[in-house]
Formats: sequence, C-alpha cells, structure tokens
Amino acid sequence: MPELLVATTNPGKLREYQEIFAGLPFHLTTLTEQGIDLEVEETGATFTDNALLKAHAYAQTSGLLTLADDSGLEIDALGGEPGVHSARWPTPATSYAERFKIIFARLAGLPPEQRGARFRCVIALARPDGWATTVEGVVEGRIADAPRGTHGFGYDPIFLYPELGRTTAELPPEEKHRISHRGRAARAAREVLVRLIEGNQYQ
Ligand code: ITT
Repeated sequence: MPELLVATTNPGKLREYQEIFAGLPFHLTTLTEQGIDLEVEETGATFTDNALLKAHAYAQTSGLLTLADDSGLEIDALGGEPGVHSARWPTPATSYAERFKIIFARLAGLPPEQRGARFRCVIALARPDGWATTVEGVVEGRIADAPRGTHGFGYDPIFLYPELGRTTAELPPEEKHRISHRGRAARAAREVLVRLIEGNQYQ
C-alpha cells in the first residue's frame, strides 16, 4: 500500500486525520514513525502559504507524498485573530485556559450576532518532485459564553456550532468531522488522493 505522511506535530490533528482517513488506500505514516524531527517555521501570511511551506519541506525530507495543514480560528470581533497565529497566540506558551479568558474578556458584552467566528483549514498535498495542490474547508460558528465539552483539542471548547447548539468539544469525533473545517477539507483531499492512486501518480 502506498504511504502518505501526515506531517503534523499536533497530536489532536494527527488523531483526527487517522479517524477521517480510515479506509483510505494509503498507509498513513507520521513524523515520529519516520524519525523526522524537523520544525518548519510558519512564515507565510496565509493558511495556504503555511500549509504549502510545511508540505513541501516534509515531502523533501521524507521522500514521501505528504499532507500538511494550516488551520486556525478567525474571530470577527478581533479582526480575524488569532487566525494564522492560532497555535502561538498571544505567545506559544500561553495555555488554552488563558487564551479563552483573553478572548472572553475582549468579547465581553457582545451579543451573539457579534460573536461570529470560523475555523478554517487548508490542506496541502505535496510530492517530493515538487508537485503540490491545496484544498480548503471552513465551518462557521460563534464564540460561546463559557468553555464546554471535553472532546477535540485547541479552541474546540469555546467554538459554538449554532445549528447543533453545542461546542465542537461537545461533539463526538464523527459528528465533529461531519461539520468541521478539517473534515470538509479532508473529504476534498480524499478525492485528490483517490485520483493520484488511479493515475499512479502518488510518488
Ligand atoms: P503543525 O503545524 O505541526 O501541524 P500546529 O498546532 O502548530 O501543528 P497550526 O499552525 O496549523 O498547527 O495551528 C493550528 C492551531 O489552530 C491549533 O494549534 C489550534 O490552536 C487551532 N485549531 C486548528 N484546528 C482546530 C480544531 O479542529 N479544533 C480546535 N482548535 C483548532
């Protein structure tokens, strides 16, 4: 079976890709399994730039077809922040509990319609020969009044999905993947991967 390197250092993301891509005709391999301990600096201005930076760098290093994503939370009332800075906002060392407090303080008193936010995920697929493509997924929601739920990772406890009246941390994995930015992007990526397999173009 051909190999696909899921190039993320984030255990939450890795778990989600393993769940979403179950049944794909690729063996999913990881940075740990490949013994790769390369840190790619995310210097791009957009999710797409950063996803491509990571996918190209890890494809070159591993010699494998590689998937990388750049994803994050855009909060309308904060002008789209934390956005591409989500993993290191306001500093890399800030805990999520502290990040939630900062966000709640800055959104204090805003009515639900002004608490709009979205998760965005750009997946880049890159081959060692330099070929690459990207797909994107978005989920629209709102910032909750308080953190809720224990599933997922990162900002999930404060991201309310209004259609279900629950945060994405209150949704079991399959339910999150059905509506999430990563689930949507991954389903588009799955189609690209199937075409690569059919055309024998995955190396
Ligand atoms: P890699 O670059 O190694 O993949 P990372 O965590 O640094 O790991 P990003 O730069 O793409 O990845 O940052 C994504 C951040 O956005 C992530 O750390 C979370 O804070 C947030 N995020 C992304 N998807 C999320 C999700 O499904 N649920 C909650 N938070 C999410």
